[in-house]
Amino acid sequence: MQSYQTDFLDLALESKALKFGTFVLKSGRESPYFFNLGFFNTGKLLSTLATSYANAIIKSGLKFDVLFGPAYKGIPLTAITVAKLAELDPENYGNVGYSFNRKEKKDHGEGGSIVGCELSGKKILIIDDVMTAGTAINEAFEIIANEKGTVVGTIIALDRQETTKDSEKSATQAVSAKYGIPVISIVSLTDIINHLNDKISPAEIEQIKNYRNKYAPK
Ligand code: OMP
Repeated sequence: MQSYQTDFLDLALESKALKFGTFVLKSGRESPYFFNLGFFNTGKLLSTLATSYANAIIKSGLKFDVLFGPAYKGIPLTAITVAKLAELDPENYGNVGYSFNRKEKKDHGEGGSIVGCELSGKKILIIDDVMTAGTAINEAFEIIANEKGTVVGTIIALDRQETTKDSEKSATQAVSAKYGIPVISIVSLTDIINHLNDKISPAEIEQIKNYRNKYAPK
């Protein structure tokens, strides 16, 4: 694992963004762990988060014009990450734009539902927090298609690596296959298990492993 991944996981534990217990997911599934990116809520945590996202993007080598963050959670993510990309790799990423959608369309002033860079004719990378079933990401694809942009990839913090209800693939594999694009993540469930093995209780690790075995993609 790279240091941007272990730093991210250590802070996720410390900030309680990563919790263990019993949680009902958006999909209705009961999970022994939950990751809430909203707990990265101080300058220090956001700076580390931005570094982790930016390093994962740089490592992928993916080239794009605009980083798009779907409202609401994607909004700060795109802002902090474009700034960090420009700082870490100004030559390749210094001119990447940022953009997000409004949940409600504005009908006065400049109007429209997109804030930041225009998406039309641009190569877009979508940034989001977690992918479980891919519902949130699919909505972002629709918004970008309506704006005549082209999605070239997505980046998320955590790939939960679990099958969706109607597929034997994980959501990230399904999205990648459906749109023919890479799905990059800072960490995956496998990374959580490997890195936190000696940092959380054996019972918690056992529950997560059982959960992974139950919903692992084929
Ligand atoms: P999908 O839209 O089904 O891919 O689920 C992703 C969303 O679920 C995230 O944007 C969160 O709102 C929520 N979520 C988490 O934030 N963390 C988790 O560990 C699990 C979920 C979830 O409900 O699946």
